[in-house]
Amino acid sequence: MYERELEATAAAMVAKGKGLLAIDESAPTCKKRFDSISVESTVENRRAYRELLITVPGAAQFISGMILFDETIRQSAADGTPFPAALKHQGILTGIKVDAGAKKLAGAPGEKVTEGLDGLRERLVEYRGMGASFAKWRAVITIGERIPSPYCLDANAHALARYAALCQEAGLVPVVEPEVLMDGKHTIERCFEATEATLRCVFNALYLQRVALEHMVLKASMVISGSECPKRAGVEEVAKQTLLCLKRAVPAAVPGIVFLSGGQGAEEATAHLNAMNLMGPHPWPLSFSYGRALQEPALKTWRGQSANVATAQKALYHREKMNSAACSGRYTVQMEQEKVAA
Ligand code: 5MM
Repeated sequence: MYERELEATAAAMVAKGKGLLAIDESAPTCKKRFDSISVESTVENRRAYRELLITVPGAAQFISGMILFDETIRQSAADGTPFPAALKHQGILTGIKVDAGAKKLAGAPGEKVTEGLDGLRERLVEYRGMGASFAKWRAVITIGERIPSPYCLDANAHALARYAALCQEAGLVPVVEPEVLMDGKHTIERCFEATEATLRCVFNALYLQRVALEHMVLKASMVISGSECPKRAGVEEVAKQTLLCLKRAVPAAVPGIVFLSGGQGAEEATAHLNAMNLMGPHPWPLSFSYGRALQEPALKTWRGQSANVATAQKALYHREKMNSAACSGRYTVQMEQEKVAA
């Protein structure tokens, strides 16, 4: 019923030189981010911060869509414009996180399964009515001794596929996000194995549940060494291994792949995306859907002060521009100097 619209939305999300900005932190994650700048996580502070992120002048050159949290999609800018309308006015699509978070998986110590399927059909209809064009669901896969287990991969893939099928039924493009966490001492080889197993399981579940691959976007984690691995792989190796893994496990019918940053530094995440695009052409556009790697400099500049909003917006604009350049392999470290001039 919504085929044409889904196709157009997915294409717009991964249009040349554009990516997604993830600002869908749940209240506990937002509190963690605000704690790092000693700002209280109140409803109004969260609204003011999101307004800063949503209203960066000129962002639409680099950003195709923003992923909001339930609280945010119901909030408005200080002038009373609802956030989805403020995005639409700039030509940016509204996305919405619809999962209810990763919870302990029964019978699988150390592993999690993402919840949120109950009542999802009705919630999707409501979000579409509020102006959302796409949705996001994140599964969390941990690498550890003897994990991820096939049971955990299956449970998460099943939930991701059920979510994706419901989204397409409701006319929303599903962003399917199976995040293999960077936390731990594991090597890049272990990350490769876990990521390949995860993606194969997810695409099998999507097939079984009749999800149209042409009408979804994959949000992937990179194949990267664990954050505490004593010998971490360099930029070229991360790019090479990530591409090899994706080519093995992701069908070419998928209209685009956007990466999460997963705790990488802001410039590191840009460099990885750039290196991958330099190694093209690839079966899919490769772009970004970063949360922390886009927001971090702006968050640190803002510090809860309205006097810092304009400078914080410049910092975000700069990261958006750098990642847009990385979508076509045009990013260089020298370009980081532009921020000094901005
Ligand atoms: C922005 O953070 C998102 C929400 O996380 P919680 O549900 O844990 O609060 C998160 O899903 C995010 O969209 C992705 O992990 C990508 O963000 P990063 O920071 O990894 O690029």
